[in-house]
Amino acid sequence: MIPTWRLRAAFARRLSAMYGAEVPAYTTLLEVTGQVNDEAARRDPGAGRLGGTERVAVERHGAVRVGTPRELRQAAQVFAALGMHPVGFYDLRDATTSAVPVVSTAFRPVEPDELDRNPFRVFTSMLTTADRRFFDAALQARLEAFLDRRTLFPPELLTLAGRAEREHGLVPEQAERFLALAVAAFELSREPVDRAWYRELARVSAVAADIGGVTSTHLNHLTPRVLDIDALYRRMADRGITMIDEIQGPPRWDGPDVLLRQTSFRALDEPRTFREPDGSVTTGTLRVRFGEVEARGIALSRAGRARYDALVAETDRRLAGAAADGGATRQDVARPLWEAGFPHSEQRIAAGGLGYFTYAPAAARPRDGRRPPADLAGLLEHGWLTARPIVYEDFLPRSAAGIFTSNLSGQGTRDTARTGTHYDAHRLAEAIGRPVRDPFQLYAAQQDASLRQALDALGADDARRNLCPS
Ligand code: OOG
Ligand code: NI
Repeated sequence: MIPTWRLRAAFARRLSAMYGAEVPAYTTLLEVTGQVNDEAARRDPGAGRLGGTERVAVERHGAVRVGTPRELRQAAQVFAALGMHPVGFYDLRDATTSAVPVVSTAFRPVEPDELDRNPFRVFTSMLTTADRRFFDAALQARLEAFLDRRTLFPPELLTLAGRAEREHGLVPEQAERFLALAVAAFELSREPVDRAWYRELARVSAVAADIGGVTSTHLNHLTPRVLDIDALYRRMADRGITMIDEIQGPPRWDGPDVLLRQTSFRALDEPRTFREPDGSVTTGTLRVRFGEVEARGIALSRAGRARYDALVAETDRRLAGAAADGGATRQDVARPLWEAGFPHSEQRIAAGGLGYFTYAPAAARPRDGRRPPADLAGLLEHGWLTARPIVYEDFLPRSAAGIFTSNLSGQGTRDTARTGTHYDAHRLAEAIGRPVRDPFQLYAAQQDASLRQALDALGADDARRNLCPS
């Protein structure tokens, strides 16, 4: 039997090989990422603090886009076979002024030991075909009819996926078949694209055309993890690859890495075949795919995230002012705000309840009969507990919207006089037919379990009552 996590690791590996063959710049990105990671690991003894070198070397996230709840349920079945479950809800429709008519979740492992084995995740977006700001009733009907006719995931793949989920793995021959079919489902199709239909949708939204204008889905990008994203950004530019203007997320600064920093480049035009209105088949190009790379930091609590969001908002405000007198970059504006507005050490992030950590009794804790204090700051400061950061495993809506839009050739159109169809995590869960987990709860559960255990081991009863009230 090949267990779930080995299926997941093999899937990520094969997807990476497939994408490298399809998008050569991705191979360059992997090379540079590998060099930068090796250098960072040699230079910085703390490089493994947010995930060991083996994990980071194979760590990827993918992005895929589907059209309907049925397709999303089927994608969820394929991912469930790989031990990847929907986490988080992202509504990108309002995150940008461009037309991005999708709602999204990320399929990923949820258990800490599964994440350690292989953290592969896929950001998965579904078209909101009923949203009147983008699609009128006639276009919605034609779009849904088109989507209902296509098959993204063949029945054999779904049957094998169901079995893999139930039995927590597959025997080798079936595993081989499952992996081959699963990877093929995300390959770029050679099927001719209906030019008129694609163009009609592209007028509304390039994202809608990419999803609903073709008869299959494809991997939009596959993102490796890098330990020093600033070095990577410079080195890719040296190789002649034009990156987007900035690194998204927190600035480079003196304090610890938190959340997620990402940057990307547009993939080149890819040859595709088209069916023209007169029935002839021609060749042309489409440019929809991406190269992206990311650095991951500490998962922030709701309070930490609120602090982050406030810093982003303040950066925006100052940047709007600075635009008038020309030239300051986002990083330049953000850095001093961070230096002044965010704790500079892991310990202070932990003590302030701004980030998630796992706790353990300190080896060198006081052994002179003193009682451990009842508060987290005291336990850390006086050497009773050690805190190890929990890696942020999720995404940021604003960066995600940025990825979508930096890839668009046109803004698309949106009828702002109309209201959008309502979506939230609950409605998305109904569409998927599986629960959508709250990322904050997952991190908190991991943190709380470790804290409870550590305090019990210390016999820190006061702290236990104070910090773990259940
Ligand atoms: C997904 C965009 C989101 C990220 O890294 O934030 C994403 C897409 O373009 O389909 O992948
Ligand atoms: Ni991405």
